[in-house]
Amino acid sequence: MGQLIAKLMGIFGNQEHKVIILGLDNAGKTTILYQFLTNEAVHTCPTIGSNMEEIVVQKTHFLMWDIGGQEALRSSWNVYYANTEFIILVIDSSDRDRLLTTREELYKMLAHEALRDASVLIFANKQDVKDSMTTAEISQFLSLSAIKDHPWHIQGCCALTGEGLPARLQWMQSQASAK
Ligand code: G3D
Ligand code: MG
Repeated sequence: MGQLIAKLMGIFGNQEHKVIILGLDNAGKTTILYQFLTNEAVHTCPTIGSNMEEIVVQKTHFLMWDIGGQEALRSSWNVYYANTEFIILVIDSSDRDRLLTTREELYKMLAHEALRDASVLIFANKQDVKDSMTTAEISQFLSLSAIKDHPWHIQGCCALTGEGLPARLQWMQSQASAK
C-alpha cells in the first residue's frame, strides 16, 4: 500500500525532496528561502533553530530547511541531514575573512555518511556588494573541481533582488526529476 501511494505520488509529481540550506550566519540563507517563496526580499532576523517552507517548481515539491548558521548551532547541523537530497550552501561573497571556515564546514558536511547521495548547490550570494569575491575565486578557494563524489554547481546571486536564483531552482528541479 505504502509503495502504491509512493508510486502514485511520483506519477502526480507530489513526491517531496528534502533540501537543507546551510552556511555561516549572515550569509543570506533566510533571504534566499523567502525569495524562493515570495519573489521578494523579506526582513530577516538571525535564525535560531530552523525555518521550513515548501517550494513547488513545476509539480516538484521541495521541503526546504533553513538552518541557523551561528557557530554554536553548527555542531547540530547533522541533526537535519537524514534523507537530504540537496544541500544549498550559501556564502556571503563579501566575507573574505570567513571563507576558510565555510571551506571547513563544506568538507565536514561532504564527508558525512547521511549526505552521501546529496547534490550540492553553492550560492555565492551578495554579488551586488562592491569588491565581493567572484564565483571563480570562491570555486578555487573551495577546490570545488576536486569534488567528484557529489554533483555540484556554483551560482553567483543577489538574494535581495533574486538575481541568479530562478535558474538554479530549475537545475534542482531537473536533478530531482532525474532521481
Ligand atoms: P542568514 O539567514 O544566512 O543568517 P539573512 O542571513 O538572510 O538573515 O541575511 C543577513 C543579512 O544580509 C540581512 O541584512 C540581509 O538583508 C542581507 N542580505 C542577504 N542577501 C543579500 C544580498 O544578496 N546582498 C546584500 N547586499 N545583502 C544581503 P540585515 O541588514 O537585515 O542584517
Ligand atoms: Mg537565517
